[in-house]
Amino acid sequence: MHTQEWQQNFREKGYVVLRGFLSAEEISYYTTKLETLSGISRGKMSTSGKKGRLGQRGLDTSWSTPDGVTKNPDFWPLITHERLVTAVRDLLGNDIRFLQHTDLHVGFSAISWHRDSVNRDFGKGPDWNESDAPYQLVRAGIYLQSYAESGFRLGFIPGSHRPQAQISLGRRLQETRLKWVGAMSYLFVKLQEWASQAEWIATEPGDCLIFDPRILHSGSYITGPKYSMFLGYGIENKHFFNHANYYRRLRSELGYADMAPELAQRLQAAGLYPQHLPTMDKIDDAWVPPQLMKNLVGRGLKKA
Ligand SMILES: O=C(O)CCC(=O)C(=O)O
Ligand SMILES: [Fe+2]
Repeated sequence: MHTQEWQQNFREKGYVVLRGFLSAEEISYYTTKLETLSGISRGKMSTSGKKGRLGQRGLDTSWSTPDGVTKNPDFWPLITHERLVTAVRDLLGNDIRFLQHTDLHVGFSAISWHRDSVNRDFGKGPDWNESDAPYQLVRAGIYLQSYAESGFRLGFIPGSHRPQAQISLGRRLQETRLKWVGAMSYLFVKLQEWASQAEWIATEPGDCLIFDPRILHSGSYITGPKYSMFLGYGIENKHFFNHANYYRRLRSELGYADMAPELAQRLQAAGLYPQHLPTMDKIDDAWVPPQLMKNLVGRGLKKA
């Protein structure tokens, strides 16, 4: 059972930290699996002095796979991991289900301020309207590298996940500023670290960060090995359905697919399989990447 303060932090700030969530055996197991899948070993992850190169998103050698946890059976034990499931139940309630929004990363850090939610413009779209259903979704990121070897920290803008009835001028300015910083981070890889309101969490092997997908967050520029595994959970309501359909259908360039029947069975047995998921191909104000980016990502994925 987690403390009330921990739960309150999640509600108010939008994120919580679960230190030492994986055992030493699990850390080594998942590191090996990620190295095999990506073909990148610890020693190959370096910046070789090309810091700040135009378009560089992490190290020279980096790999990231959307839907990666769902697609690779070796990672399924994470979804039903008792400690993770208990932590998420403590935050959202007992009826959580697996939300198919997952990623695997090796040598990759998302170095710009962004949201992982469907509606990424603050206050605009159904994610921000909780009048008929509360937004009860989380993303959990599990890290396997040390801060000393990677320099990696995940930054959050506390409270940026919470809808406001009346959006203040200060809040609008902050959103606009961070959007520009986000766009510019393609040119200046450390720019995101200047956001004064940010809280930066340096992660150690086996740590897990759980956050509301609407929170503004950014990875830091990395200088050494980084391994991360992201997965999602939520309570089934309109926000869950929008989010699941967004990644599975609207973001076609990410290559999400129906989950394997064996995984569905496993989730059923653990009480984590969504019971009522409808199919939809349109969601109001859903964020889509600029076309150019979409084409590039699509091409990159086909090659992989
Ligand atoms: O670099 C990271 O670990 C954060 C990744 C992230 O924010 C994302 O994949 O959406
Ligand atoms: Fe993200």
